[in-house]
Amino acid sequence: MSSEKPTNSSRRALLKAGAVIGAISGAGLKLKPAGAAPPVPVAPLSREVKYQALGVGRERADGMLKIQGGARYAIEHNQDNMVYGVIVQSTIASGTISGIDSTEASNYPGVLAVYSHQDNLKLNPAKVFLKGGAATEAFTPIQDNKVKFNGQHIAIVIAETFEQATHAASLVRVTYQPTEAILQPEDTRTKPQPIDALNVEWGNAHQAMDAAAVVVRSTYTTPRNYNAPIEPHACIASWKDDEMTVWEPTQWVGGARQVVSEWMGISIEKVRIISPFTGGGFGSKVSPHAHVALACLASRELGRPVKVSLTRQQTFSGYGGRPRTHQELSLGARADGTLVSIVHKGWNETSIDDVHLEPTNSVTPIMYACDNVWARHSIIPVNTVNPGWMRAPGENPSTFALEVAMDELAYELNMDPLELRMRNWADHDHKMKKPWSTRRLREAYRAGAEAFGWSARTPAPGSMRRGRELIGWGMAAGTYPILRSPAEARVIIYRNGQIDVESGGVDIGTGTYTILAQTVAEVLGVSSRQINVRLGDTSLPRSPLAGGSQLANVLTGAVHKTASALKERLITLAIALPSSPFYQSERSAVSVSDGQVYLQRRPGNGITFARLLELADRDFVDAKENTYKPGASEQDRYDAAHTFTQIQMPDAFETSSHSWSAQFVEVAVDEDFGTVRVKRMVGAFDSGRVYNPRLAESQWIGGMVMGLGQALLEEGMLDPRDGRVTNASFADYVVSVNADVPDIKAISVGIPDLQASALGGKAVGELGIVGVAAAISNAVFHATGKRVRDLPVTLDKLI
Ligand code: MCN
Ligand code: MOS
Repeated sequence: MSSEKPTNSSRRALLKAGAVIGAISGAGLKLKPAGAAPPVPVAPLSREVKYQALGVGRERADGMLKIQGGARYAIEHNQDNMVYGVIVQSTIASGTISGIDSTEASNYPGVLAVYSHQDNLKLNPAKVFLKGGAATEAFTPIQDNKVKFNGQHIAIVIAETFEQATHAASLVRVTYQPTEAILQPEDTRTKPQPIDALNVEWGNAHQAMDAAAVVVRSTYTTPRNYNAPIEPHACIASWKDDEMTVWEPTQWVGGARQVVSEWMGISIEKVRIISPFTGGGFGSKVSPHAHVALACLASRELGRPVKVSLTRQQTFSGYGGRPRTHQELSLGARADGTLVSIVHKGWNETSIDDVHLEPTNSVTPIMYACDNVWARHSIIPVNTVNPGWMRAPGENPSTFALEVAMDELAYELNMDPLELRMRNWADHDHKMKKPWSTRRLREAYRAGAEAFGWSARTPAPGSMRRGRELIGWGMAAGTYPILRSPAEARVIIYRNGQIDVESGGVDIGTGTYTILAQTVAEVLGVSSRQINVRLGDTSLPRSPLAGGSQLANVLTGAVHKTASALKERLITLAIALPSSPFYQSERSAVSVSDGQVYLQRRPGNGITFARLLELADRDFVDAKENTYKPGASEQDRYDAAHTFTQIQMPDAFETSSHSWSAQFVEVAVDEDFGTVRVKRMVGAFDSGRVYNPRLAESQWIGGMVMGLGQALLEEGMLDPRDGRVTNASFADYVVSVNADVPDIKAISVGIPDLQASALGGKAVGELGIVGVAAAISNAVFHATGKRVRDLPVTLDKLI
């Protein structure tokens, strides 16, 4: 990525001042109250601020490129001789294709080919992640005449222009022999499959429930949700000299490379994935989907680059969103609020012959202390596109049920919901029977409650009206686990002084470019604005996925190690080079900072990195490092970058590491119309050490906004006659927009957790959404006395 113009100096000065004050108050120094003017602190600029290094909320490194159109997304990499593919989707949910008549389409001007199952173009199914691969679904398009869901890709039309391909696609005539589809998990013909690996059980939960003084028992449901990234799914595939290059917006170039090589039956070295920018994915771009397979097939057949962009409508069945979930949850407690039993049974829908898991019982066993817990999860296959990951898969619905149930219990007990949560504080991980690494959830409760003004809440439903509006205050807790994977990195200093960082990891809008520059700045003592970061290409050092909110911790760790190795290399060069002023100096006497190598006792006499390279007559000096475990085989290294098998969950460590949060929400409900508006949101987050407060805040807020959409607006709908998604557009599948976004505040309460990650950070990306829907539903109960357990909370459920 090219370096951007410096921001104007006044703005920078302000930023610096802000960061200094932040650092002072963070260090616990008391600023004098107003009155006599306090002495102005003339603290020297901290190292972080000076170099805009980790810990400083500097602006996004790729911000200018994005604003000015310099950031080129996948399908903006137009190729010479490129053609366009438009996909034809099935219009039934189950059955067989009895005929495809593509005569008219083929004869249309500009059309080069219409490919369907009749052409016998072979694609191998890619290995799915649950079996140690990288794919989200085993489904491969146009391999046979079977239709398993409405909106399945059944043909692709290739033409010289996009318009020609679009029109020709409408001319393809398909006839079907439909069979009866199973569309909804409630259908009595479904065959639920218990997932025993997700069973949780200790104590005797059923017995303890029977004996409990107070019991709340309810059913909670969440509908199909869609990821809805601003950049729709679209790619360019180019087959040339027996090699496949794909410009694909992805969360993981290594996974995409693996999947494409499996589909095409070619060795991995023959596949290159390029993904410098991704316009959001929220889980849907972890692995490539069926349209990418079609683009690759067509390019190989025609020997020309092929661009395939799904229309927004097609994205609603081109990959799955969050599946429907259903949870029966019972909480048993003593009269003083102590939980004595949790019994939890849930399911999620999956496609008819692929497995997708949305574990509804992931949070229930760990959030609170409880001696008796029983939890089960099943999947129910239906005729749908295979569902996929969407921000906090599992934790999201699990927390919705648990945190609404806790609110119900609080009302049963006549107790403040916050107090009930404190009463059931889990001082260790009861599931793993391990201590937490850090758990600043109490701090999150306190900071969130204080910023929100929770103590002014009157508990009775309907007791806080404002004119015609019923005001409700609700809260919920949230969590997300720390995932860990190894990665590689390279840092290079060139003779002209340029410093580059290279990683195959991606920035999907999160801030990877920025925090990796800040990591090198911390180590080498150079402004992060002078460091170029190159990401998102399988030709760069290998990286795991931007998923499971792991990438920031994974890559800052790898880059820090690499930059430190490079620093040592610079010192070695400086003391070994006869022409260097530090020739034969004591190693410990030489330091690196301010873009210079210098003797600690004579800091003014340093030489720049560029000068050192010139003296050494070298074009560059670099370091390549990795964070593989000692003795990792080449297979392990390969797997870490191309499969899910090397990801470590909290249970692999001596302490259990999770991020934690507390969400507080104010809603206003119109008494007559039942319309719900969120007025204020406060989230307090324990994500450990925060690498860039501004970016982390933007992530947390982004999650809260997405949670608001989930709570009040988002619900995928199917036509009961044919299984078509009836609201497959942004006009009908409504996500939250600026007008829905209230006064939102995100507070960090984390402290560095060196057991969770190399540099002390914990997860950020998915944490912000967890618990939001529960807090909103709880606030609506407080406002109206109506308990909504089925998302979204729409007005029909309130009047
Ligand atoms: N960060 C930080 N301090 C930390 C950890 C993270 O300042 N201790 C900040 C950094 O700016 C970092 C960002 O938070 O770039 C996200 O870091 P992390 O939590 O490690 O998440 P990933 O980089 O692995 O990104 C994936 C994550 C997931 S899994 C989903 S889903 C999601 C999310 O990020 N999808 C997103 N946030 C998204 N944001 C955007 N804009 N688009 C998506 O598709
Ligand atoms: Mo995030 S749903 O783990 O990509």
